Amino acid sequence: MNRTHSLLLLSLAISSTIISCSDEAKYKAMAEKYNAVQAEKAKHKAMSAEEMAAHPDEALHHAMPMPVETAGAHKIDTAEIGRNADDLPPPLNRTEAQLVSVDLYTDELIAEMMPEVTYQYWTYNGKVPGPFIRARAGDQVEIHLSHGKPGAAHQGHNVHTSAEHAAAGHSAHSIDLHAVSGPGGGAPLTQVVQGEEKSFRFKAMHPGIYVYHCASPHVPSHIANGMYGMILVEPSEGLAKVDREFYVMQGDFYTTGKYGAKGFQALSKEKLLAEQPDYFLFNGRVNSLSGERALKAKVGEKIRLFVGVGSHVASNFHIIGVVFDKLYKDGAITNPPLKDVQTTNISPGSAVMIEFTAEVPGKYLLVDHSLSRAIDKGALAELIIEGPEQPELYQQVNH
Ligand SMILES: [Cu+2]
Repeated sequence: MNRTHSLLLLSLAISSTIISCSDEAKYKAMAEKYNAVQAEKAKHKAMSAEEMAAHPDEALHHAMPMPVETAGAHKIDTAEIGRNADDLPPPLNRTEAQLVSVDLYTDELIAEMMPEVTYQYWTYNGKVPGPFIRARAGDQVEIHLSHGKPGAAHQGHNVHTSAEHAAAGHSAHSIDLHAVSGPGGGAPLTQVVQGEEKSFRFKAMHPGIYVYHCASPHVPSHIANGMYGMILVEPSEGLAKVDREFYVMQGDFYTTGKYGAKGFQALSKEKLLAEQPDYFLFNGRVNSLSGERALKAKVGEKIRLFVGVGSHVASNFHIIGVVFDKLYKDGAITNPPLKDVQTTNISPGSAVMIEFTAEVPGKYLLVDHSLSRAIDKGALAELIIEGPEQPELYQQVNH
């Protein structure tokens, strides 16, 4: 790290320290203001046209930019914050090293965490988790990181304006990829503020499945808000062929209200520091990977899951009704796998690769086996296996 970078990080660290004690109050005030305005708007909606005409609500309209979409009384910027589990690039199938170019942008979006519960997520490329990056051992990987969606007019943050954002001292974003060998994993080279873009290049030397995340002050807050994703460095010979691959990340979220409390929920820094999440979520929101968005496969197909933990609390990852044929712990995909595993611990900032064959049709649940997290705090996803019944493997017996 050169002197400029050291100074930059030092100044960021200092500004973070200065503002950290006021963050909680600021977030709370934001949530209160937002909910008050939404309540006022809902009241206006119920008014007659006459009453509406008589009501001086100009200030309200100026305070709140027009919504892109609405969900009940809560303004949201995107109808879907969760990344689909099958949203990842296909196997590389190449024998030569290449330059892999990755375009990332940061985007701060209000979205539903569950129906009638909204949250301002901080994201890479508008989804949680960020894009799945795929490279091969020996590749040069070039990361381009823009603060804000390139080419798009800045969408003002109705709650957390960019001015407030800057004043709060966390206007920068960055990326630290655990696949990088180099100081800060790229973070000192990619600190970007509003409108900036920075790039860096690294050689992917170690095959594995890795987490990446934002590393700008206050780092835990950026991560808690959703700024994480995964990068796979395939071994030079590639991975064994499978029929389906899925990308799942567990994240813990800390909200001012309890799980399910309606309205806009700000980040509770107090709960974050106490390590007391209200939500444990797969791919960004409650039921992000259920129903229409469930993981799907057919009997006999080989399934590969890349599962990581972006934020702060380790996962006890389990699929109810499935034994993992192969488990590559701690991202170590070139080591011999553990065989026939029921549940695996995934550390924060780590990932695993799991392989198994779909054997019996039906619905399976992905959970954190610390089960109150699954039943009461959101850590549930669905895997649907279709195909013929397999009575020799699984059947009801009536005596
Ligand atoms: Cu960030």
